[in-house]
Amino acid sequence: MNKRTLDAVNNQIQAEFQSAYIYLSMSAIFEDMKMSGAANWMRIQWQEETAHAMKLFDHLIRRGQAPDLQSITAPDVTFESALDAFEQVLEHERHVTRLIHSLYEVAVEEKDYALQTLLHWYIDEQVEEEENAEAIIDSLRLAGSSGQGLFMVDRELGLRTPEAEGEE
Ligand code: OFO
Repeated sequence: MNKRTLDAVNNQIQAEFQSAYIYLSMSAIFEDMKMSGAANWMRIQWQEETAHAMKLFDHLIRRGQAPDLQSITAPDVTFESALDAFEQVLEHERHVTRLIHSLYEVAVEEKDYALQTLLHWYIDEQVEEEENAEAIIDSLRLAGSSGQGLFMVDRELGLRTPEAEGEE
C-alpha cells in the first residue's frame, strides 16, 4: 500500500471513530431527555461506527501496515428535539458517504484492488445508514409534537439490537 492510500485509510479510521463519539454524545443527551429508546439507538450506532473503524484498522494490519491513530475531538453536539437530532444524523451520514466515495477514488487511482473490494461494503453500508436515518425522520415528522407519537417512536428505537458480526 502506498503512502497516499495509507494516509487516506488512516483518515477514514479517524472519521469513523469521530462518528462513534458524536453518536455516543447524542446517546448521553437522549438519556438526559428521558428518551431511552433513542439513547439505545445512538448507543448501538456508536458500536457500529467503532466496528467500521476496526474493519479498516484490521485491513491495514492484514496488509502489513501499522494503523496511525489520529486525534478525536470532543463532540460539539446540541439539538432541540429528536427530529433535529436525526436530521443531524442524516447530514452527518451524507458527509461520511462523501468521505467513503473519496477514499474509493483514491483506491481506484492508486490501483489498490484489495481496498476497492473492501470499500464496496462501506459504499453499501452508507446507503443503509442514510436510509435508516431517513426512515426515522419520516416517523418523527408523522409523530409531530404528539407526546403519544413520540413515545411510540422512542419505543421503536428502543428495540434496535446490535447487528451480528460483519453486518455492521
Ligand atoms: Fe460509519 O457509517 Fe456512519 O458514520
